[in-house]
Amino acid sequence: MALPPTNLQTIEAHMLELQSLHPTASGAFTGLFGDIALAAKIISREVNKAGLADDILGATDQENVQGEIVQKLDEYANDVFMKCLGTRGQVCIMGSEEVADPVYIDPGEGNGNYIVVFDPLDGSSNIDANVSVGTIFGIWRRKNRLNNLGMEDILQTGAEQVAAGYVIYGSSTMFVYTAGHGVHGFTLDPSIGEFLLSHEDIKTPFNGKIYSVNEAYEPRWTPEVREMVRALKYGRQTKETSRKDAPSRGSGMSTRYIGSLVADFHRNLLYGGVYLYPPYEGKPQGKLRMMCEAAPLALIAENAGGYASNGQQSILEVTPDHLHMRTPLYIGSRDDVLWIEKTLSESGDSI
Ligand code: AHM
Ligand code: MG
Repeated sequence: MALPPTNLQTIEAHMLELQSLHPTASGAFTGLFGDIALAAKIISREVNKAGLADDILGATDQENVQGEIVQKLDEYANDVFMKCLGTRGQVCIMGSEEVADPVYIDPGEGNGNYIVVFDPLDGSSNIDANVSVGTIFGIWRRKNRLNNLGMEDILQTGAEQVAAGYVIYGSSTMFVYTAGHGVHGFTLDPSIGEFLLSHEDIKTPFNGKIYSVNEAYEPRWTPEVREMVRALKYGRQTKETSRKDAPSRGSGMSTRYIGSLVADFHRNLLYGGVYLYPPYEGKPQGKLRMMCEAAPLALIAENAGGYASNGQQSILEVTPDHLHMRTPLYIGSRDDVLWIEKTLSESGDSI
């Protein structure tokens, strides 16, 4: 029987190593990551048997084998996150895509320093087709005392995040995070139930060959967005918006759109490329949420050498005006996103 390699590292071990760089750290942050990893493992287990539960084991229609009501997976994932984070004393406020208002943890539960905002199961409309889905989270530090917490503690910029990450439930389950010291990826080994370091210090290519956007909205885009996407597609063949600053891409980019943000972002992070969710008629701010989707992924993109913009400025600079604020999003390879931002700003497109 083969022995495991000596350099195996779990998320918690990796965080402890990080902690040693900050001698004053209390370990609460490492504990918080342990809680998030636990939630991710539980969600991963459910996602992986989603088809089974609904189609084979769900003979009682509404009840699972334990006799419990089968919840929709995104509600289930939300409950798991709330339970894993809300009862361990590290968190003082939680915000979820699934819940209208912020959830304040009773200070009696502990003296948590952190605010965690999450999308428990992004892309869940894809799940019945066995398409990858994900969890996204951002972590901020509270600004006020525990008995005086308010919206000022929640509505912080993306740049003020102390860490952010996502979990992708794909052909394997991966946990990717940054706490400001690079972007690191861990793959779940289901046989031992641990996330093990598999992608250390991920760097995204400066330019990519992939653009990811739902082009069905093209008739409802602004002329500026339409022209910008044409330039991505046709490269320098589109004379008016020729990409003089991208000489390697004479014939334009390829398109890949899964329609599951974490999966599209993850692929582009590794291979290079840009994900776009522009505003369109009927959705003037686009669809994606600043706090639980755009800001956490922006922190990861920037720490991997990429960039994220709302078309006018860095996503990380925007102060959200409410928990569920929506934002246009252009994110991925730095050169591509900067070009998009410059093109949209110069053409007068505004959000
Ligand atoms: P959700 O948070 O309700 O799952 O919506 C977000 C998802 C993203 O994962 C995906 O990129 C996008 O919605 C797809 O939207 P569309 O179908 O408009 O292209
Ligand atoms: Mg979402």
